[in-house]
Amino acid sequence: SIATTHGYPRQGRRRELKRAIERYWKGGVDAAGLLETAATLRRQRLERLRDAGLGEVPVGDFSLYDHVLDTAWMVGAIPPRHAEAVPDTTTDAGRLDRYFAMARGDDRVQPLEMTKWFDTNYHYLVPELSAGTEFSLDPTKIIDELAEAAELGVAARPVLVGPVTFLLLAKAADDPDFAPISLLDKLIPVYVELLGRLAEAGAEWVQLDEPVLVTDLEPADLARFREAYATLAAVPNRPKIIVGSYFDRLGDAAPVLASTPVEGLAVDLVGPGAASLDDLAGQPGLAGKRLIAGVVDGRNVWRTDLAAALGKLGTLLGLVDRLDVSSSSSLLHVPIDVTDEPDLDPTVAGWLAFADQKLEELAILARALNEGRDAVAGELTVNATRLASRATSPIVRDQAVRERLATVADDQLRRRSAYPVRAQAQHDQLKLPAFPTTTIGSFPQTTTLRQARADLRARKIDNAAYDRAMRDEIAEVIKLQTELGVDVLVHGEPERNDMVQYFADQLVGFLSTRNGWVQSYGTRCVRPPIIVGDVSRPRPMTVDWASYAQSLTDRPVKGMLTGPVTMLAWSFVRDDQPLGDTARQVALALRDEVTDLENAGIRVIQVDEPALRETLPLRRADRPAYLDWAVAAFQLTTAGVADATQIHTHMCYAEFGDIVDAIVAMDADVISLEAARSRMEVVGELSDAGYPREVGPGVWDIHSPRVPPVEEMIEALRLAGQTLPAERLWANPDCGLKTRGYAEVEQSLRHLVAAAKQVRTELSPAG
Ligand code: THG
Ligand code: ZN
Repeated sequence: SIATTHGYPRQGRRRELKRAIERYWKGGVDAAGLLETAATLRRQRLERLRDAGLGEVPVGDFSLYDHVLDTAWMVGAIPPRHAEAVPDTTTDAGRLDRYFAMARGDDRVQPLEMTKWFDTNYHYLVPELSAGTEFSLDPTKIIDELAEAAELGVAARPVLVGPVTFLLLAKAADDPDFAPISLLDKLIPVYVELLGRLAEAGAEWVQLDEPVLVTDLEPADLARFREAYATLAAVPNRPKIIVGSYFDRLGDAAPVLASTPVEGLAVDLVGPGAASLDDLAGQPGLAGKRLIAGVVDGRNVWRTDLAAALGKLGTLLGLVDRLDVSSSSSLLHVPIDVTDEPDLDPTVAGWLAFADQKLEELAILARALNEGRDAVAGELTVNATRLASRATSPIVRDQAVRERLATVADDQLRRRSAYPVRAQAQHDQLKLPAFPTTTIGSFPQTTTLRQARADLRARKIDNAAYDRAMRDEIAEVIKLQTELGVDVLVHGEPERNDMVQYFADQLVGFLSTRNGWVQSYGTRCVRPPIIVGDVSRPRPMTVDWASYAQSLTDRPVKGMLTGPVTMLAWSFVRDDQPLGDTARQVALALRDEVTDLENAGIRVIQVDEPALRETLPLRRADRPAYLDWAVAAFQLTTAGVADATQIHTHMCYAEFGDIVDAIVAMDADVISLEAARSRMEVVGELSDAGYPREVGPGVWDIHSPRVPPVEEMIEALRLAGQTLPAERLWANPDCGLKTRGYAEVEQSLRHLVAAAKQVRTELSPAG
């Protein structure tokens, strides 16, 4: 048995890759310089993987932006607009230019769309295909990376996105009725050719990742999978094939996978994937195969229970021809090294495993399989001690939180009155016009603000000076909105770096890291907080800022909170209790914040849940249970307020098909969402679903610096007014303004207010 993994973080220990790429974009380094930095980073990570004791190292998982984009490039799926915009790819600079044009667009051309990689926080670029797409192989990247490994004497296994997953994740370029999977017969020959090239290059094995196998595939797609791999398996002179899957249980795909004539499978055996053990046991066809068993969690940060992992491996030993150990998925989803965290309590650090610690665990497990448990007795004892320390630590358990949670009653999840009663009370209190104008919460984060935060961290300024800088900014933001005539104001969130981090820093039970960066998309990274113990709120978190803002104006100022589901979705969560329990603890802490805001005179409170949709379980059967606790957590957060206090929520996506009922059940008074880019389609969807409350469809796309003309916003509001009654519509942008500049924001807000005024006069010409 050997230890291996499906992938390792790409950015480098100090995000060297991110910095090199961003420098390249700014013209600070040329193509040769960027490629050299990337090659150096690849060499370092190969050495690290080798030195950690992996018997086989993945190659191809490295990327300058995204591995799905790399796959599109490899199979020649270049959209015509990118080929036209960058016609010359005979040089490194030309190739990089086209690659980054596809990734992020430029002044000539729109990029590919970006979306979530399954239920992780990583975003991939969505390949665009049409009936006319002609594939052609460019294997340069993977062949080069194989050669780099060979040069270092490292046994390497190419890990690539498989053809079925590639097509099922792609979108139709133009004709909405076109199904990219219908291109499978055209794509398979490219993979056939690829297999030949990999064999020539000396690859003994190749892993083709098909994570779509853990989603509820249509029987027709499972049949396509079977046929595609039968064709690939029939290729003479090819590397042995491993089909990789991860993120959930195999279910129906298990018999298909076990009977596919490939030489190996890689399977996720942690979390919901653990059920794959049963799905696979007893499948004929397994006996002759190599199994790469994912027993170390690739997407969370806790130390593995090594004894339990050995138990799982033990049940598999007799079932397969060869058993290797791996992380459940690529380690891309976790930070690099927990020993690189000087601020962490050493006890807690001992409970955590980032990528490098997971490599150590894999090596220990492989040794145990090869030499017997006794050979790693010392390591197993250390591991057991760490787990026991965590299980019994007072850091993890807070009796007061548990007792309070136990007393939560159902009526705490329900507002005092039904919506119509609340709507009247809110109307009487807030006295808002039709189409009230508001923003989503954040205003531009200026360099002055970022500097103030950096200076505070470096102790160049004290808390009082920082406080003054924030208050000055809040006063400016209130003044601007007042001058422009916005109806419901915000304080602008100058004090927040990140909408999750800000609260995590103030809640007991959450930890932050210093270097725990995880790639979110391209060069953009986040440092997800770690929920380590029971969650509580020692003191109010936002009340001072909100009430200061409210003291400056007679108009209502919105209180701004991040909701419990999003707090979990963008953190590393506990694995020692159900997610729903953790969500309720966060919800109780936020509920207190809501109460305090209300008591401080804040009459409108927004609880954002942009991540509600994205954490939806991959398997449909698991969705109702998720939505139950997710909705309950939102209700527990918000339902304690008086009828006249208006609860808003915000979501960043326009696709609600699967969750409309849940959104209704959340019972917020107002929901704002993305609509500008989809021509208000979402308003129709909500209306079709009988959405009974107020809606703020974004009438201005904040993802671009463009200032929409007044006419365009008027048009959008009129369009929305055709499907929802005007008295239930708001006028607002798509999302927060923190990534925009003040020049555009001021103009756009001016237009927004003018548009709302115009539409109001059309409503009641007499008034
Ligand atoms: N906060 C958190 N998680 C998130 C988002 C968020 N996950 C999903 C989505 N939003 C991801 N979007 C982004 C957008 C911008 C950046 C990262 C993720 C970004 N990061 C800076 C960078 O990489 O340079 C670093 C930011 C920092 O210094 O903290 O720009 O909004 N938690
Ligand atoms: Zn948003």
